[in-house]
Amino acid sequence: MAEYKLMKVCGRAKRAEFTTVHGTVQTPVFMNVGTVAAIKGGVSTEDLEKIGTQIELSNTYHLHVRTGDETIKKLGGLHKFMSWNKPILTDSGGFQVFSLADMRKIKEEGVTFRSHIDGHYIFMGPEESMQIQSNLGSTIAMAFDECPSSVATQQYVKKSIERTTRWLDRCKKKMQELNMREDTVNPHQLLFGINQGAVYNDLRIEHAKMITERELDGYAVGGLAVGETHQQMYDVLDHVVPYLPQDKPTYLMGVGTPANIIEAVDRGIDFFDCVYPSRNGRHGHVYTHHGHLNLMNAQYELDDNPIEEGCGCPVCQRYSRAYIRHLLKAKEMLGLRFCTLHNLYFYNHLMEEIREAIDSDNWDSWKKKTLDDLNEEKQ
Ligand code: PRF
Ligand code: ZN
Repeated sequence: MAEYKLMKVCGRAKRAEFTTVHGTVQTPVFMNVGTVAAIKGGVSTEDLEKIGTQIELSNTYHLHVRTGDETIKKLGGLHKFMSWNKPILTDSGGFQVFSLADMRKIKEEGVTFRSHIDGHYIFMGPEESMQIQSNLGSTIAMAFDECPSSVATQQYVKKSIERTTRWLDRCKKKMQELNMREDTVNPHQLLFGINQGAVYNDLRIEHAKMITERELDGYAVGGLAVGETHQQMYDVLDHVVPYLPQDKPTYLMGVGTPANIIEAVDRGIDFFDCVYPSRNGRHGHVYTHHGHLNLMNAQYELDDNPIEEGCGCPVCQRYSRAYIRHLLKAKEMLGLRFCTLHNLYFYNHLMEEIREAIDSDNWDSWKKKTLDDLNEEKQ
């Protein structure tokens, strides 16, 4: 039901086309984060279409605790609910539980935690996560995993990846069952496995081999961008990506800055998601090809230029830095919306530039020049 067509390879960088029941995605791709079936900053699905978004990401945990996946199922599933007919990927909830909810307790069966909305106790294990994602009817469901802390001991992480592998088997079994049900929202729901292992390369590789044996629809690298340095993250990717199938999608979860994305594409990753463009937009931080600006700064008070000269986003066609700065200073919603829209366009467009560079055999020189221009702080 899904087809991954590898069209070009430059070193390890992949250029592919991923076809699902909800349409085709050109990779490398950035998934816009709509945690609660809404892109923060007042961005609508219509806006997403205008800025070239190919695929949206939502979260199992958030939709389960507010409004509820059963309600969304009754309303025809997430696509219909938010009026978005392109692919949607749902994260499994594991990571959000570890980072948001409190009083968690991890056992073989799953995790008990308290809702960050009203504090009530919730249990989520592989079966519950798959049931919720099935109710939402997303295109791609993520396996339920544990994301150990970046400073967890090797002994702990070994036990954790073994449990995450057992959870993966339970996810696969449950999804097969759910996809067969008559009333299922999306009977062709796909399952991606998640590689863990913190910064221990031998555990990463051991786990990559285990999940690859399970023959999934795609493979994510989780547990990165959780406190380790950029260099450590690149080092893990250098070691682990060669053990994931090249002819399947590879997804680096929750990463990252434009430079992080370029470095990860260079190491064989082709799906990304990150809250930076929307979160930074809400603080008046905007991206350009020459680094980012803080529009709250006084130097933009009389600046009649668009955020970035030559940017094709709807905001840069029409409004100046000075006007957006004024909106932000006046705490007008529109200021946040404009910054978020520009940033999301910037990320989606960056992916387009990446695809063009690989298509035209220009990857290495494009990469070097773009990284130099972006001028991001090195860690
Ligand atoms: N696991 C899951 N979701 C995630 C992560 C993970 O490790 C990360 C880590 N950067 C972001 N989102 N399920
Ligand atoms: Zn713009």
